[in-house]
Amino acid sequence: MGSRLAWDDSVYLRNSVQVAAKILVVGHFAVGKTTFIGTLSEIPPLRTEEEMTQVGAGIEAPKGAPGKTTTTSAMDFGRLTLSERLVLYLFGTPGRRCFVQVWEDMTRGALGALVLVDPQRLDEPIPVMDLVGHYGIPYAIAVNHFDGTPAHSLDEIREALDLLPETPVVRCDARDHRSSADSLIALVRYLQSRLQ
Ligand SMILES: Nc1nc2c(ncn2[C@@H]2O[C@H](COP(=O)(O)OP(=O)(O)O)[C@@H](O)[C@H]2O)c(=O)[nH]1
Ligand SMILES: [Mg+2]
Repeated sequence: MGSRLAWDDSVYLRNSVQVAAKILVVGHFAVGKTTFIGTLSEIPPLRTEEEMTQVGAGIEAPKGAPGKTTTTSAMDFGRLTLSERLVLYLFGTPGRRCFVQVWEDMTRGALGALVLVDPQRLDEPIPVMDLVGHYGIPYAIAVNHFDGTPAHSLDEIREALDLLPETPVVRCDARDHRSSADSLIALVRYLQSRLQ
């Protein structure tokens, strides 16, 4: 049989998959959302990166990413088969206020959200957490590891973000597959625990 028709497990869903969950990957500008979904997705991730305008660059370029000249203009999308039975559809959403309409659409049917946090910019996730809370979406916090960032303990981060005791807080490196997958597993376990 020609190779065109060969089954490609990395593109097509496995027959064993029984549950598909929509998960949001959210966070402020340059926290690593696009990187995270690109690291994990088993299909070529959909990206909507655009060059920032000078106006946007001036307003948005944060301390943590002075060289970043692109921004996600609509969303990132990827897919991760987490187990034989479970597949996650990952939607990366810009955390900027001007994307309220995107949030309206994106949150529909979402089971949970992973909020990426840069430990050097602990005030910036608050509006994003407020938005997720506004839509009633349960979330976990993934503290993205940037080189040279001060090593806050997870308890200090929990306190700074004023989290509920049950909200999971994990460390991750958005460039690393294992680490990024583990943070999604922490979120999925949390979502499962809320169902019991
Ligand atoms: N050191 C380090 N750099 C990262 C990490 N995640 C993302 N980056 C870098 O941070 C910048 C912003 O990441 P990006 O994924 O575009 O952020 P987004 O705006 O949230 O989509 C890029 O230059 C990435 O290469 C990480 O875990 N560690
Ligand atoms: Mg992005």
